[in-house]
Amino acid sequence: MRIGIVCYPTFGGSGVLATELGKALAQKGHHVHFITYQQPVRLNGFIPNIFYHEVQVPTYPLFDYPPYETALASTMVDVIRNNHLDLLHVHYAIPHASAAYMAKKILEGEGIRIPVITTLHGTDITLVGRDKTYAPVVAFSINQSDAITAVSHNLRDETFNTFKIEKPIQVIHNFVDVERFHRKPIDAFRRVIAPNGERILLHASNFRKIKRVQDVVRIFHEVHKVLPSKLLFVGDGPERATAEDLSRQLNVCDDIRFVGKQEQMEDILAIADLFLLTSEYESFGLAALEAMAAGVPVVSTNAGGLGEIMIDGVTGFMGNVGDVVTMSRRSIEILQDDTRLQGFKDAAANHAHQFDIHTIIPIYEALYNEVLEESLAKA
Ligand code: GMT
Repeated sequence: MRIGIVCYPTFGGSGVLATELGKALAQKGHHVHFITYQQPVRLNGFIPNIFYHEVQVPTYPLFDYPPYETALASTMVDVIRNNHLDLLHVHYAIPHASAAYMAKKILEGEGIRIPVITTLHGTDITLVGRDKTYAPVVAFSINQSDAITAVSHNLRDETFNTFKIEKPIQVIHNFVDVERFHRKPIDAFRRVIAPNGERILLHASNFRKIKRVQDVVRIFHEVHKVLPSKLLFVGDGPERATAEDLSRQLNVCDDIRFVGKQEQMEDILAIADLFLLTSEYESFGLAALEAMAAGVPVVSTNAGGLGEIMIDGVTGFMGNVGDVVTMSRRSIEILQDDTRLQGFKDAAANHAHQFDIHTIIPIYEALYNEVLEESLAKA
């Protein structure tokens, strides 16, 4: 099959998921064409069957806002037409679903049918999408998609509650390559971060408000009072400075390291003992799943779809949003005893198998076949 994938190329979960999906499909023999404004971060090295098309957005003095969506739709048309794509799979509705609709309509005029699948990832519905600046276009373009998927039951329900959606939404959970994340820790790396065998706590995100990174610092502060420990912050974003300020105020800054955006998450996760995810909302929480696959238990909020990937009390613990006291107590409970910690690590790693890439990819392939058949039947 020749598949076009449109996504954000950044470290965000939707881009990571879309890139891993494309790579896995290519490995199975499909031809995958990525259409993005930058090389996706996880698309490194030469991979046979993968093609990359960069969206160029020419500037012009008239444009205070260069029309990215128009450039994207035109690039879609060009790539679909010249590479005879069978279908287009867009990740994150804004603005990918509406650009896909535009491309589809243009190609229809040339007698080319291109079914569109839209995968909803979270904030495209729950935060940005529902804003009235975008909502009518988001709702329209989702409804125009030939198939809609959501990464969790929670997100599917949120979508139905937010918009008048006239089609079924299939839930296809996000996935992880369990084998890839099952790594031995690099001892030298662990010693650099925790020279005296301290416990290592980890948080990775885009440091947006929704992640509540201050809660991560507060939890670490409590853990640090009773257990020798270090905290690693991976990623970057608007709330990083606030987290740094708070770590200085609470006098834990010497035991916290901000390592910025990192590509080798497997190696970082391999040295971690606990992953913290304190978000106000997560449609799914791919970062938590990757942690579990690496055998790292998770203490998180119980927001959104997190309850669909975690088993409270087994793979880690969940607390209410903002309940730093409970999440701190639970973190200490996991970390204070070696045997107990190992139990949580094993349980997290075992549970991640349910979301293994080899289980989820065939579900996407089945959907592609179904959508293609329907499209051919309509022709
Ligand atoms: O977490 C973010 O803000 C990034 C965002 C994205 O679109 O890249 O992540 C969303 O999609 C991920 C992949 O499906 C999910 O694992 C995240 O839970 C979801 N984020 C939110 O819902 C806030």
